[in-house]
Amino acid sequence: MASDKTSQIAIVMGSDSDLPTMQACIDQLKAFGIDPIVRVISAHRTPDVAADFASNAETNGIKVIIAAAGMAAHLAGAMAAQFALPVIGVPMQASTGPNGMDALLSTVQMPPGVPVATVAIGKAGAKNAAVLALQMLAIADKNMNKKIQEFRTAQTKAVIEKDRALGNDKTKIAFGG
Ligand code: RP5
Repeated sequence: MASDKTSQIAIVMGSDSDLPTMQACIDQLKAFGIDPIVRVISAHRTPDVAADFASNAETNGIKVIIAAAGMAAHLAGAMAAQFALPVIGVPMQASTGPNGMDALLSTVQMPPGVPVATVAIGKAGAKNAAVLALQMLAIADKNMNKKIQEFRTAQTKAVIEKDRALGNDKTKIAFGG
């Protein structure tokens, strides 16, 4: 069923079996105040829906599509074929096959001129897809840019705290200096 929901970011996934992994992406976007469009659309099982969604996405206000699929993972490429703004591909680790390597290669190996910005396999990639999409929005959105800077500062502080917890009490340590 189509929905009237709008968002600058859409997440499409090949199967609902991808949702537990992609929840990391949804959560990261929501932490930045972005409520994404989330759809199950398959390049192979619902190809007409895939083409319709991607070809109308820009008109519907979508600026970045994040596409997750496993196995012969053609969904991100199918989106990129019809959508001229950024597509980020997240390779999924399916229950069978070589631990997501099949999906990684299927996602990343796009022909020149139709890129898919491909992140790592699984949950780490799902989270990074969200951060990358937010960074893309931050190019033209000062408020988002500020949030990204704050996110990175907090991340840096968290690592320094972990280092301190191991007994290292310097904030700028270069090879014991
Ligand atoms: C892909 O095949 C999906 O993205 C999923 O990762 C994988 C398995 O799909 P299901 O059989 O769980 O629907 O199309």
